[in-house]
Amino acid sequence: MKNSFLYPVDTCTRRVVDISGIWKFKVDKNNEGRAKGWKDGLVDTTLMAVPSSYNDIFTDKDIREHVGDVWYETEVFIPVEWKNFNVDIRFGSATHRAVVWVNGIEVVSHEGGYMPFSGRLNDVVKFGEKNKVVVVVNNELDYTTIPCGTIKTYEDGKKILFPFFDFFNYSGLHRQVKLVALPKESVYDITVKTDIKGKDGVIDYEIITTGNSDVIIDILDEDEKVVETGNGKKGSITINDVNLWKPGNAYLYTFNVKIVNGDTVIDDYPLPVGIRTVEVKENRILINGEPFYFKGFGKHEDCEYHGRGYNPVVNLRDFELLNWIGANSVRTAHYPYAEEFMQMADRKGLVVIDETPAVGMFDMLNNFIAAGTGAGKKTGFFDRKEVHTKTIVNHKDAIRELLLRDKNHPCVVMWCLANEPDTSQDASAPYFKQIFEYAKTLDIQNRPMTFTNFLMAPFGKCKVHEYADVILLNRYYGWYMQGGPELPYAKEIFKKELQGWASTGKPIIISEYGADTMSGVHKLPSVMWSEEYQQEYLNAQHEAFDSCDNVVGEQMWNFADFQTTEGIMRVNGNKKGAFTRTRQPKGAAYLLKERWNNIPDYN
Ligand code: GCB
Repeated sequence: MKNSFLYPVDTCTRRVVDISGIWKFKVDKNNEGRAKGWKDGLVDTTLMAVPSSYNDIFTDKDIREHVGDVWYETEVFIPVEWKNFNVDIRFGSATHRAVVWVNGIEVVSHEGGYMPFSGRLNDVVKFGEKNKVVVVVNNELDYTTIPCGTIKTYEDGKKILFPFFDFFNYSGLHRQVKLVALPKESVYDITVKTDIKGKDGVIDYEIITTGNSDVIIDILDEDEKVVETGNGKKGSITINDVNLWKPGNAYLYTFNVKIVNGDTVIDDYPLPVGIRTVEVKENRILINGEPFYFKGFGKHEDCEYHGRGYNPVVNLRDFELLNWIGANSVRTAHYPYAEEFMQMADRKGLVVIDETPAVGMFDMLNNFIAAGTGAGKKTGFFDRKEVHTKTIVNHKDAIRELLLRDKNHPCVVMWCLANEPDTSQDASAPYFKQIFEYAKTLDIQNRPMTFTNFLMAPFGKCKVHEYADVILLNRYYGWYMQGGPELPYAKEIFKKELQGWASTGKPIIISEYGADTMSGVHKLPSVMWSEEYQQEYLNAQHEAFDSCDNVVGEQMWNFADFQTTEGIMRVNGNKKGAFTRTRQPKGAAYLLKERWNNIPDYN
């Protein structure tokens, strides 16, 4: 059995110790660590904060831009009383891949930079003593990895990474690292599907344990009062007079699973569960049977110093700002976010479109420097053989893991399987046919599945939209095309394209629209990059959305300014934020706040 995707929590049968903090760190400048046995212990190290991206900590540009391996080391004390438990080391994520050794012995390796993974320690650790943990993290990308990118190697061996996406390729141990002690017989997985029957809520569930002992379930309300019970590994529990999980008004029950032997509790796992339904009906998306209008943003996990490292302070600040501005939803562009983000979304009632890290499936789309210097070839992405043999395998893996990790979150109402793949190419159709067919087998909640369509595959050119339940459009009329004085025409062109998409009969969400804006730059009359232009741009877009009945949501790009690769199109990063990178409002934030306060969640 591979390691469980259940989030680690302390219960009467389980123990969790967070071993994040300051670890030893070494950049493998000459790519020698694997051959020279650094797994046994590092010498000549510096220090590194875990979790964080290592890139923005140092003053040395070579470290920020390093392509290849970096090494981490720490010591962990394993309590002697854990001898009778299964002891795991669990990483919230390592971007983009990692191998972990404990006392020189490999315990786990993982590919994919945004998912948790764990390794079993029982056979390699000394109980009641300190044990050495060494991790190598690698950040290289190519056409077969998820996300995609390419590397240019100079004659002296120096590697430069060109991501095929518009955010900095932050790397390292981005989320907490924990030791987890589990009973030998434990709850391995829980899957729930919720439904509403009149005033009652129904939870269909399936539980996998690592043994054969009996399973009982208590459903607790928010006052921790048991409101229903059940037993067996598979079944259905009805909650009378249920409190629904609603956008902006979340109610969470605890689905508490116990493995028992008579009166003895062998294991105990509490899963937060929100009762809600999601379905697509004609050109509407219904949450709890009512048509929902998405207001919010595409975000990033990004902040000063931490890079993409999980930062609980910024996470909380972001939720405060989302609430202040009247946002009811976000898309986790362009990768799965930290589990703690998802938990907060469950708790606060923030609706989430959950995205895989499949971004960059278009050669050079956002890699402006490379495009300018010809660092990459201009072959169509889906014309490459390896895309249909290797990339697709990694893509399916990324989808499988995302659904395993996030399937039970009530906040997740839709899965976004890729961002802006080049769906103008014929060869993208068979690829995505397989991807959608595969993904559809994984979600027992049968939530809508989609991808974001990009502006080079407009209505009439896109070969993939028939597989999507909802049309997600990333559109920049008035920025990348028809910008500045052409803005009034941009709006009309956009309206026309929307009419085309509306003819599919499917709901449409504008999943990106935005204009780069330097906070504090003012100009009357406006020019592009000024705060005035950003607001005129938004007004024009909103007029286009309001002209089309099928539009059921708008997620402005981006919530906040964020770091990208250097280049002539970016001024120290992407500046399309409604908020600055330090989370202060631009003028546009007030405009959005006013608009969103006047659009009901359900309409
Ligand atoms: C897009 C991408 C996003 C970019 C954005 C932009 O279409 O999905 O990653 O950051 O455009 O600002 O260019």
